[in-house]
Amino acid sequence: MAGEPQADCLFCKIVAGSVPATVVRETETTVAFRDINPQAPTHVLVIPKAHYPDAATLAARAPQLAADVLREAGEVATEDKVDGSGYRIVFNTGAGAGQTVFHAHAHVLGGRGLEWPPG
Ligand code: IU
Repeated sequence: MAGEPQADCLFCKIVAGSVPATVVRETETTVAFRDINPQAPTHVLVIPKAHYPDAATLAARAPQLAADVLREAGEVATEDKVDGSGYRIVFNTGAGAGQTVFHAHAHVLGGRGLEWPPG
């Protein structure tokens, strides 16, 4: 069923606490933690606690939860003090775009210059 924890999902395990993560924020519906392979001084992942495979599916099936993820991305940027200089919120969607973990997540990247277009 949509939103149910998946036994083989790494981010569901982080939500459950069975895989460690450096959590920076947690709400009733979301968790934010530092990426293990940071691509910028601030590189935090914001995930819904419920399992949806990607951001588009999350937005279609649980729009309030998608809004929670976006709001938390902004809160992370404020807490890490990258909101003034500018930051990027990225949702890789599909393997061809670099998605490797199929549990919806926002990358919050900041603290250095960010080029456009991205690679
Ligand atoms: P992607 O958009 O699906 O490629 O992002 C997955 C991210 O999850 C990637 O940046 C990894 O470095 C990150 N990650 C993590 O933070 N902790 C982990 O245990 C694993 C991956 I595996």
